Amino acid sequence: QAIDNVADDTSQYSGTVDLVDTRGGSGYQLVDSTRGGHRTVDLGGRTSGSGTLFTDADGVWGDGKPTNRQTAAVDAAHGFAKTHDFYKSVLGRDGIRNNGTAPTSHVHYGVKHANAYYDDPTYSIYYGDGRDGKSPLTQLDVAGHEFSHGVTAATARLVYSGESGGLNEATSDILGTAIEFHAGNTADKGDYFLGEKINYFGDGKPLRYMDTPSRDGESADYWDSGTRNLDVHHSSGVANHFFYLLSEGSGSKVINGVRHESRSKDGSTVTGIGRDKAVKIWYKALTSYFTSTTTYAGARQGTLQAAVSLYGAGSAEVAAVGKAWTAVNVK
Ligand code: ASN
Ligand code: ZN
Repeated sequence: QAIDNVADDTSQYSGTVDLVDTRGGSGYQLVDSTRGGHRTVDLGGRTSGSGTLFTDADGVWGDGKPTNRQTAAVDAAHGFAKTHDFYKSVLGRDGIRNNGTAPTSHVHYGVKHANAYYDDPTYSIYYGDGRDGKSPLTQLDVAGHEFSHGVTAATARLVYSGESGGLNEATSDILGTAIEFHAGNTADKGDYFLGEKINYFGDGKPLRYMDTPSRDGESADYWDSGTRNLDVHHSSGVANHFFYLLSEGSGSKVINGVRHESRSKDGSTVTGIGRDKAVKIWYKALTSYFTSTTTYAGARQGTLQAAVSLYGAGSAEVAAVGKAWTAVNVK
């Protein structure tokens, strides 16, 4: 209840969590006054409108099951909170628009709708309930992905088609993944997969893999002249793979109990510099060097400039950025 510092709210994907709510009406409202007044609303199966603000008599939210309509709201509000906190404490950004404000999160978008969205004009995030109506797309890494579309819209404004579209999508996958690791939740441990707990396809597989993006059967591991023609969620593979290699290096590695495997195009060994440095380099490039029309060649240049700015010309970090791009055939 309000800021009670008790993990008494129950999510579907992150176990018990501690939401901040606000006293109002006859009980509590899902409004987080500590994070720009972020509101979580129930769209009730509609695909438009402002929805109904979640309220609760005792301020103990959700029960971990999708049959309770509050449960998706717990994941969405928790995902927003962890994402907002990551941007503020790690990257020094105060919300999507860096002005302390927050969007509204809408859950139960549509009926059995298998997608999630960020909409900039209405400053809104929308989450469907998944193909079976019981698998909301509210996992933390997806929440971080959608929030990050807002950050891209407020900064580089990468056009959502061609190579810039792939970089736009990869930005959201990279940040969503970094946020999942940073949250350090025992029920949702960090990994380089997107939406792995949602069971999006019904076969237990994640939406995307960053260690070897082609594991999904469609994404690109390495740049070529056809990359620009792929769907943006598949041309993103090249930058996702770059980020994995820069963070963790090439080869086989167990991370939080899960095997990850990555290979450079020419089979050369890449040594990682760690996720913390890699994400700071990507964010600096996004906010200082990328533009709406940045291509993969431009992303190589921009991240090299970012690494020079953060770690100095001639640093090991600059060399690692160059090596990781070469490993995904961006030269
Ligand atoms: N879930 C998708 C995404 O965030 C929605 C879209 O196609 N933009 O990429
Ligand atoms: Zn996206």
